[in-house]
Amino acid sequence: MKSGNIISALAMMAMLTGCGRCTEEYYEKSLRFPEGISAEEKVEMAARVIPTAKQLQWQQMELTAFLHFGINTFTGNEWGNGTDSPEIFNPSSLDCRQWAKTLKEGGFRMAILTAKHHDGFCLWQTSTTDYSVKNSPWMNGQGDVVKELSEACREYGLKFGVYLSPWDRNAGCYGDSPAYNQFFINQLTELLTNYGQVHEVWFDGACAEGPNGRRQVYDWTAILETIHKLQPEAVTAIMGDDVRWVGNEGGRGRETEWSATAYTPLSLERGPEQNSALGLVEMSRDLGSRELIAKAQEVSWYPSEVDVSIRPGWFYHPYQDSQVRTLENLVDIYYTSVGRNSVLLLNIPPDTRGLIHEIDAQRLKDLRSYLDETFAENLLVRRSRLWKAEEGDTREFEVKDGALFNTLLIREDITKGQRTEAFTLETFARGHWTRIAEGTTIGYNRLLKFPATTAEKIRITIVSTRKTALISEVGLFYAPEVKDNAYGEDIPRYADQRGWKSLTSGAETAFDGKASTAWKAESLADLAVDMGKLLEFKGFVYTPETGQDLTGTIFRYDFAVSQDGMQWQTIITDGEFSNIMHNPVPYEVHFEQPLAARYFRLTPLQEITGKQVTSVGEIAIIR
Ligand code: FUL
Repeated sequence: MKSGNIISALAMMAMLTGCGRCTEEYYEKSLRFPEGISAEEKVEMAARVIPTAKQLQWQQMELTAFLHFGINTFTGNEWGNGTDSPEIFNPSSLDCRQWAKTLKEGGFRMAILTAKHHDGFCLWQTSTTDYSVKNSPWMNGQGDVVKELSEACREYGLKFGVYLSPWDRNAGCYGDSPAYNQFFINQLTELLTNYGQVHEVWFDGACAEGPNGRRQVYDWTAILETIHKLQPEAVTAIMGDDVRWVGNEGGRGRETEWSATAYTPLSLERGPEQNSALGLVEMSRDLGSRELIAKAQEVSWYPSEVDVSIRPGWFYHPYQDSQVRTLENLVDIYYTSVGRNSVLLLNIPPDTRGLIHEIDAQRLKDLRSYLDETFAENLLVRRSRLWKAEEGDTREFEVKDGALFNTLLIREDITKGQRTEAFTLETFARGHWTRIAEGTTIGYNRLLKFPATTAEKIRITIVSTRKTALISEVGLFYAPEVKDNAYGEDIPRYADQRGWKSLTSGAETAFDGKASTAWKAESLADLAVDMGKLLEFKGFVYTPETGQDLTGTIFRYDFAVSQDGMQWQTIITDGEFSNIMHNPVPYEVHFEQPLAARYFRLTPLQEITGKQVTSVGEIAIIR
């Protein structure tokens, strides 16, 4: 079967397979509903939307790695603005083989490198711009990170992918749409011709206006065609049309995660309109229910990828060495990503030496050993065989004698689509059945975790399905208690907030040590604080309110200090908490040099969605 390009994706590719007396039609990648069919017919057809061969291979990787590396590694920023000098890019002992080896040993199947992030700095020898490694001191301008990593990946048997940011804050032609599209395609062409096989091309969705407020209109059709032509095996992600962004950067797939979704890729011309007609955005909770499909014109096989960083930031910052995710947290993420019908794309940002930091490397090792230990032994007596389950069908599985278990693994044969809508798990012990867990969607892989128990047998019931459910695998495992290794001392680096007074009325909750109790204002309002005495400090940290509602979170700001509360000196003008909308973690801002003051003031200039409101979960001072 040939995978659909963006035009032929519209055409339903029918595949005929034998199923006894009948023949069944499948729709590869995309299905456009014929006019006038009923909601039930639509749902039944949606259950026959299947992945392309490369989407299937992508899904089977399960664990993939992101490597955010570039000019930001050396500035401490999360987003560069395109003006940092290439002179500062100078890793002291870059070794992509160390990255590849660490990832391979961690069980990762692919590494995706930020060949260019939003700052526009290119990690390869490009002829499209001077803003690249060519003008850095690293290897006297002769180095090429893309080359080194692609070769290291081949050596270690890893797949290789590239992140090429469409948004470019350096390119002079950004916003001059035809010119930038050509520039971007030229960059893509270099990456896809000079470095061997590329398996995933990752286009981030972040973008803003170019110089003089010009808005870039991307030619996605031409961009995706370039990839199909140069690297037909590569999947295209996020702004691409093979792999969907899960909708958060926190490592959480949905409990109900449909790969066959009513959400249409934005890179397809009809995508934005179809999605807005259904009220869908990438973050929507429901992307595939029956109700949604009944209203949709089209269903796409557009599976979810969970991208999340092992550190609070996407780029390496030394002060986050003590904030590398714990093993417990990573295991949780594994369950809510790979265990929720998604591929995990875990970011491990190389440091200023150009190495994966020892703490991160150790954490990956710990995760690997933990997962190996957990999934080493299936505690069912017999290996499961393909189970064709109608709605309401049950199947019993015998459990090994005395085995303690707390994890169910269940999979559908997605080569025939995603079908199951609800299932339950019961255990049989001491003569009766007890329901211990339940789930909604299954898809490629579903893990359910529950309190450890023993039983003679288990019973699975397919409570609801869109069509005969094809359960390809059932497994029962025991995930041991997580023992976290100590991971660096978190020395208190923030100034004591006792004795602070707010000059802004009622804003004490902004420095009560709890990000869950935010100070909120119904305008873009200053937050001014009297710290009670003169303090020397190196920077500050802004934490958005924890929780679902990010309204009021500051995106752009000024920061000023004062000795007497009257005369103010602005230290940062038009600063940016770059990626805070999608990654609402504490943002540390480090001054060029330490300063002494008694008062400070944070002035919001722009809220994340442009509203005239302010919210501060917490503000603290870095000593
Ligand atoms: C985001 C970007 O803005 C971040 O910097 C990061 O690259 C992440 C993976 O995607 O939207």
